[in-house]
Amino acid sequence: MTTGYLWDELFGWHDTGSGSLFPADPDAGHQPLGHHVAHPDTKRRMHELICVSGLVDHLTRITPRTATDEELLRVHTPAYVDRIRHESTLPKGGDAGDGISPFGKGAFRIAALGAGSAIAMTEAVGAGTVDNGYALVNPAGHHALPDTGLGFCIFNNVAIAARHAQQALGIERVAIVDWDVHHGNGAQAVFADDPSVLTLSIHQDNCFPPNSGLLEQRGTGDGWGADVNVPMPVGSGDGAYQYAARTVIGPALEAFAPDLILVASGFDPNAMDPLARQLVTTRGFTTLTQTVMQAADRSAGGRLVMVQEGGYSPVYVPFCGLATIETLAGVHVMEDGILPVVGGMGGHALEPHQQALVDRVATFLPDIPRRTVAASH
Ligand code: 3YP
Ligand code: ZN
Repeated sequence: MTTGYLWDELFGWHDTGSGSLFPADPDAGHQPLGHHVAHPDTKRRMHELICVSGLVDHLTRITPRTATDEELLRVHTPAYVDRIRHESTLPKGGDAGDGISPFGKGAFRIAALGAGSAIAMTEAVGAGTVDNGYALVNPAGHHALPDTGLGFCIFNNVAIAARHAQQALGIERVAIVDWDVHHGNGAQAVFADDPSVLTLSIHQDNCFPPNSGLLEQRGTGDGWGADVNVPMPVGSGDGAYQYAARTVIGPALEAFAPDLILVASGFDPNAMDPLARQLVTTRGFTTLTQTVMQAADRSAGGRLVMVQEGGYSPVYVPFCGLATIETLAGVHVMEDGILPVVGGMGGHALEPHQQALVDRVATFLPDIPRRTVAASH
């Protein structure tokens, strides 16, 4: 098994400003803070653990590249791409669109490198240079819509990679599995009426964006059934996520039979995250990873690309990333040093209300569009 890996020091230079979660504003009571909640140090620490643990010696480094305008425009509008490019030239930068997604001067270069890096990993997996891969990019992308950024996201890296897979690499059916604790609204919107892209998001029920990722959102037009939301109850732990993996994620991917699986890999369902209230540990992320790997083996020749999204605990995200990439690569180099703290907490066992939610989503599985005989190979 060869696993691709990608990180660029430039991702660690994404400037999230002097605010905390909101921009500093004394009149609103928002104090400045040295580390914004989405400060890139969390992801830089994940990269450094991957190096220090020795895992990097088992991985194949894939070279980052910048997305071209043509590639960005497969998802985003010209006006939006131009606005981000322009604000990136300003001495104090700008905002992706919602007033809580500040970026510094030069952010366009960083965000375009992130989108291009998601493409580069997809190309490496598509060409068979590596069997699967993890693109540790920053900033995240999964909230970004064609004409605006949102929730710390500028360009929708995963959606751009999916479009590239289809339009440049000739890959027909793409499944996007989003396990960031927040809803993957961007891909849901971009591919809503597209039956050739399955979007499956498992997230904390109504966490962010507001009223997004509801059970009832199942796609539109021809794409009806190819959008699956699993809004997990607040407080869900390893048992609930493992039950969802086995009852919904695995079977949904089996039904859809993609030629490529992209994962929007957020580690913010973790038990220590400041921006959500779930209880997932490395045990849960390992099961999720095994589930998508098995699905990729079934229909996609193992082709699986993970792209980094959120995750805000500088303490625990590095271990979550390590366990995920260890699983991808089929090696084990270091124990989860935090599991003694988070693994024994109450709440990991599947609870009836969590099972009921997952079972309800499972009733949608027969509506997932099947691969037709003509398209199979
Ligand atoms: C954006 C503002 C409050 C929650 C936050 C979510 C960012 C994120 O990790 N999205 O996946
Ligand atoms: Zn998130």
